[in-house]
Amino acid sequence: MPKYNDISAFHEKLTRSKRILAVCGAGLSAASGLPTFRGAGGLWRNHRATDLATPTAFVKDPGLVWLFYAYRRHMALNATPNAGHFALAALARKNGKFLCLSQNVDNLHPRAGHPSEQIKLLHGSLFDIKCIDLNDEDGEGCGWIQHDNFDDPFCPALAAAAEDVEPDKTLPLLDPDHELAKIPVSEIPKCPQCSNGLQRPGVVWFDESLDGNMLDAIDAWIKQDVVDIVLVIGTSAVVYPAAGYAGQARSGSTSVVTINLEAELPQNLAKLKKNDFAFAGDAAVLLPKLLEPVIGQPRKDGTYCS
Ligand code: BJW
Repeated sequence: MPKYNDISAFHEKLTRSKRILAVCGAGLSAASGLPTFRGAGGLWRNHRATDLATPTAFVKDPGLVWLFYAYRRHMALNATPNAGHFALAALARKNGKFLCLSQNVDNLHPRAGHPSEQIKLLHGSLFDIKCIDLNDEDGEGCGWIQHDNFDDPFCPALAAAAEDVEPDKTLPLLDPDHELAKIPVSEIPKCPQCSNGLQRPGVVWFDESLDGNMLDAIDAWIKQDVVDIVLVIGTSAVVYPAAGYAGQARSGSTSVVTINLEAELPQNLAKLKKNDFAFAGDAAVLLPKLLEPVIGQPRKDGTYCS
């Protein structure tokens, strides 16, 4: 029985594998300089990031939640995909039976050249904008959605989120002691289709449903045949439905492979089953090494030959 972190044994399994599923989270983009949700870095102006990612928070103070998202749009636009994103994109190009499910909304997978038909963006995108009706009990909007809106700042009222600051200084927006002027709802752009709703980020907040067609397509893909490998990359795996996919895809011969800074914590090792692997470290360092038998070595700029 190989050890859980035996790279040669994993390479052997990989070269024998056809159907591969990946479930990615914020840790994958950490090496690109984007903060994760939980643990260190999960606070924004003393607010827990997960408390701002809710419809209730938006209804209470759309300006504050928009500032949080406008800042994350600015950060993501100024970040670049890392070696982990490039390795996954290369795996997708080499293996048409690889499907990547990502909880990340930062647009770094598409920017790394990941084929769009081989990725499902479970929680939407920071660069999609949709309608929300604050007067509707469920916050449902009229259905208007705009893709690929890269405006930075998103609107004049959110200019503070797009300010650049010298490397050793703190952006006033991020300093909880720096008081923020409340942004009135009237300064958030209205929905251009219905004029009743406001424009909001096209991401999936807690208690909101993920896209039904996307969920059906994922279920169908998993049911189609045995999944040989599930890569669980840089996620705390606490948010559903994403957290359930490794279990759903598991059969007797499946290897679930955890790639996470915390993969070797005793409580995580205790959950490993026969055939599973766990590699502790930065996903941007580990993924190119783990996938090398299939994707080869990167070029100098980090990308791969297709
Ligand atoms: C590194 C690293 C490095 C660091 N290298 N690693 C079943 C059971 C129980 C509850 C539910 C259930 N089904 C649904 C629910 C309710 C809820 C839920 O799951 N709640 C849980 C908290 C229990 N789910 C929902 O509400 C979902 N909707 C839904 O299911 O609708 C139907 C329904 C509704 C209600 C009830 C029942 C059914 C929607 C979930 C939407 C989540 N949205 C957010 C915000 C998205 C927008 C935005 O980006 O702002 O998604 S919350 C936040 O968490 C974000 C993330 O995608 C998500 C997951 O976080 P992630 O990516 O795992 O990040 P972290 O920070 O948690 O972890 C980072 C990891 O990386 C750590 O492990 C580090 O160690 C590691 N790491 N650096 C490798 N360099």
